[in-house]
Amino acid sequence: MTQAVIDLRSDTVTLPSDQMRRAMAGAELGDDVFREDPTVNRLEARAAELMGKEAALLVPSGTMGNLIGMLVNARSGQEVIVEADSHVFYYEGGGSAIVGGIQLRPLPSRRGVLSPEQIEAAIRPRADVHQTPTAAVAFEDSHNRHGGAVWPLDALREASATARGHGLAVHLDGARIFNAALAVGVPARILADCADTVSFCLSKGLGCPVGSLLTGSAEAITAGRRWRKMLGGGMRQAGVLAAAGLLALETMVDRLAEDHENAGTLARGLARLPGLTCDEDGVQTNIVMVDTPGLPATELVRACRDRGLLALASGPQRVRLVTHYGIERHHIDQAVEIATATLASLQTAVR
Ligand code: TLP
Repeated sequence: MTQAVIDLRSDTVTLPSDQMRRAMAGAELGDDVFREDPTVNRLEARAAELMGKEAALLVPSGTMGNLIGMLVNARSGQEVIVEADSHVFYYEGGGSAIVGGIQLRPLPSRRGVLSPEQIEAAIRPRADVHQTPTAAVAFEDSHNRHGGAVWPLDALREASATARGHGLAVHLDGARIFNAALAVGVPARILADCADTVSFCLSKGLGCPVGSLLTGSAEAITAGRRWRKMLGGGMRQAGVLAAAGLLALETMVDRLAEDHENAGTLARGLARLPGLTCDEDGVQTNIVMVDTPGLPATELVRACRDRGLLALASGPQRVRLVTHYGIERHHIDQAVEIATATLASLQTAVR
């Protein structure tokens, strides 16, 4: 491939800025398993504060953050209610079942939002010895497979209140919580208030190379620290990563607005192309889903790649494009041009 590549496969492809690399190189370090890395300690304190929780734990990935979130809210032989397209159910390798013996109960939804009625109906009667006791519910905001959709604040509050009213714990997969908060127009803490544990990622729109945080009560995070060690996630001089995280929380959150704007522009550009359908009004954050009726998504993805545009097939006839740090407005215009030329060449080939 000779031409410059526009990589819209995910916001995980972002590279650290020079400023971030410098912060990492200069980080004050210690052994974090002994709780002696001052930079990790600072990041965890800041993460807890931002989410309005007592404590936080730096973990290597969003997947581990969610897994530990499940493990501290439910135990072997219990059930956690999830949304059917959630990352935790769809993309995490069955970790809760394998490691925790926890059964996930997937519920279908419109755009990732579970209603109080759905949650209530899914809670198992405790007195029935046949049934798996329900321990918790997990929400995802913004919702990856639902095209970066965000929960309306009232819906999140009501779903959470219903779950808590029935004694369930609430975990929030907030991998992209700052995108969700920006779209709803509230600080992330307001969304986090709806959950007992919240995981969020540094390595997506915030541009860090590695890292996620699990936040929650001191008790949950103490239990989570033990699970993290067992899972092999106890890192040593992890301050090199935490330094990137601290800088990201300071400098990379506000710029997410640019990614949202670019995603909207991209969606409007793609929606006009014959052969594609895109709910341009449905783009609320930095993820754009495009449907390719009559054309296998993998074929469009391959043909776009040959012209220097990278995207991911998210279903048989669905392509996902994600905007992020490093992608600017002119890349969006180029991406639409490449998609236009690619579709024209595919249609010519069919004729
Ligand atoms: N999502 C990745 C892929 O795994 C699909 C992506 O490219 O979007 N929760 C949500 C909502 C996520 O989107 C992801 C990553 C995770 C958790 C897991 O984070 P990592 O990749 O750090 O384990």
